[in-house]
Amino acid sequence: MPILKILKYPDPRLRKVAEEISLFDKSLETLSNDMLETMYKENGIGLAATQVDIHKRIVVIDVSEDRDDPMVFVNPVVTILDDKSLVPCEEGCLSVPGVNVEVMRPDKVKLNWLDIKGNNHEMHPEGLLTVCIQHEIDHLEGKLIADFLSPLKQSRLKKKATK
Ligand code: GNR
Ligand code: NI
Repeated sequence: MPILKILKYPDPRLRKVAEEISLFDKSLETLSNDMLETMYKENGIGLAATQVDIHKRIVVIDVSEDRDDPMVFVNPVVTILDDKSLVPCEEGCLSVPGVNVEVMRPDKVKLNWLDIKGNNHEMHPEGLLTVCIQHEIDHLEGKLIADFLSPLKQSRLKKKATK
């Protein structure tokens, strides 16, 4: 199965807003498998379709220690349950190589999504999954961890990335 090419900052295609998925066919399953394979090869804990230049609302995640718990989320939606409960995390991104950015994100959230067959699911994620799913949904909205840096650090990063 093919490894997909990951877009790198500051590629403008990373800024596209992804579209909701309504067709649950074989090609969606193929895409999720290719995304998982790409994520494992690049040693990431998550990957959004936007990062592989497919502008549909699907993400894959594996936050397990043994990298044996692949998860696929179609049309994921996070609802913040307590906007005062924020946790910091040093986030990295396969599309923004070479930087780690401390991001504060809500820690008490509800997650709704569809599986690859189109069935609805809901959970209250914990730990790294809470951070990662928000990082991936940011990708689907065209947002990157670079956006959390100060303007000065953003311009330095852009210069470095376009050299
Ligand atoms: O591999 C990744 N590690 C990571 C670490 C902290 C917070 C988020 C992430 S996601 C990232 C892979 C990636 O770029 N997903 O979009
Ligand atoms: Ni990322």
